Amino acid sequence: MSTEVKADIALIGLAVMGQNLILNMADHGYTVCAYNRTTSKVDDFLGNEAKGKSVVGAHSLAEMVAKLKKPRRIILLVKAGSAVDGFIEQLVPLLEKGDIIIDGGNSEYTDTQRRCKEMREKGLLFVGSGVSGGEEGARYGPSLMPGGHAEAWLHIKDIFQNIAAKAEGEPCCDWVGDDGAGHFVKMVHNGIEYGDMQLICEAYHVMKEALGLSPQEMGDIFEQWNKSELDSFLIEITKDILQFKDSDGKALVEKILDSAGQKGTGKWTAISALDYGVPVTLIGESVFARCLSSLKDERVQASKLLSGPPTSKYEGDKKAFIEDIRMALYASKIISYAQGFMLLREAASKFNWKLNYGGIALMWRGGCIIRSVFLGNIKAAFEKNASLNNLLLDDFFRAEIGKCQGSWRKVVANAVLLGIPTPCFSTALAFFDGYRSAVLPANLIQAQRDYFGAHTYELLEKPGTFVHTNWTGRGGNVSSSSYNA
Ligand code: 2AM
Repeated sequence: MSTEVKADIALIGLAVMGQNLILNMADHGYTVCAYNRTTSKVDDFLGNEAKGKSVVGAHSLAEMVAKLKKPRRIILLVKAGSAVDGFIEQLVPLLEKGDIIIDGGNSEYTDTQRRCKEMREKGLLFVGSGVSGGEEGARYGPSLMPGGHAEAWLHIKDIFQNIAAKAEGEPCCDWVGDDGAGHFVKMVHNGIEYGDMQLICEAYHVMKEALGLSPQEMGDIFEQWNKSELDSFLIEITKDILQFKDSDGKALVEKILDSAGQKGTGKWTAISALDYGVPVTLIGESVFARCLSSLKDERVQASKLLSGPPTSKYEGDKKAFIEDIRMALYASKIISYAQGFMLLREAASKFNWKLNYGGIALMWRGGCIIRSVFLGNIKAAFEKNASLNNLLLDDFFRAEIGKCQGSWRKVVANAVLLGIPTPCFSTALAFFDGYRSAVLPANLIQAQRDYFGAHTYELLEKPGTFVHTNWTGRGGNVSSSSYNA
């Protein structure tokens, strides 16, 4: 490339995601400068996948920076953690005020908050962007969730929105909010993904155990479900997986070890939920379900010693029960998203982010792993009422839950009676019943706390006034504010 033709943007990190994102940008008319720590990958990429495309390479960061238009835009797509900090450190002395570093990796939002602060002090702009959709998404349209220094948005908006997936004609990418908001939203996306996957697994488990259905039969059912309210990427791939035959003609899925791995973003969501005191129970259960699944050897041992109910077979109308399972899945999914948005709302209030909840639903509507028609309904709910407190209070979702409720209870009750674990269906229902309760038994907890630790309680009739009772007649009347038993 002659020195006067400058690249629109640079991308560091030529693993598959990075390469695909570059090709996607090139397809949309941008000239991209590619760089990688192991520079031989730059040459490989230029000589193969990027051949004939508007992609140039650099063999040093200084060369890369020199090839960029100003303000310089540099996307990092490298391993989260120290690799990101390492590149930032090397880039800072090479950049000028107003240049933009974009971290598109799976960084923890707290790291993004810290980097935003550090870059602000150096006069550089920093963006932490969630990127979802896997390799295919990166190549042909990911969901992009950028947050950080808002001044940067003006300079990256066109590129980001052009390369993003489109849903209902709109890009699945918009400015999320200040500092770590983009990565926080991505984290919650991943948590919701854990929940959605576990819910599908529970439907599969109940159909397999209680109804004795074959993978092929279940695949056909998921195919039908994908034409309903559940229409989504994850239901679609589940159909494909269940219908997939190994070379011996048997369903491959049944040969796969039932022990799930995880990279941690579901766990981070659950940890944030605990940190901020938001009952995101379904994602929490989905993380624990993976943990339990991974205790394979222990479970095999226990299965020989611990018995459940006499039968795990459902005796009623199979066809009707399949529809009940679909409804249970749908209702639980509504709860999961309601909980996810509760967490977003709490984080927004804690960090002073102005989140656009409808916009977030739209960003997840296409391109990413949790993409679904259902997210269109969520977007509509927040468009109708931007300050909607909880998704469950929206008219549409209230009616949907109402429609599903009987089936949902029937599935959970039967799963319990038949000894089939449905942690996420069950926790969703427990949450629903708790959320719709004007009175919960926490009065007794308060009494217990006051009994053993003199923590005081409030009376229903006098909220705001803290009293202590000498429950035993022994001990004193002094209350405690620091004793944490
Ligand atoms: P590499 O090809 O030189 O290993 C995904 O692993 C991407 O992150 C790759 O582009 C990889 O570069 C990069 N990466 C991983 N760890 C890194 C580190 N510590 N420093 C720089 N780049 C790293």
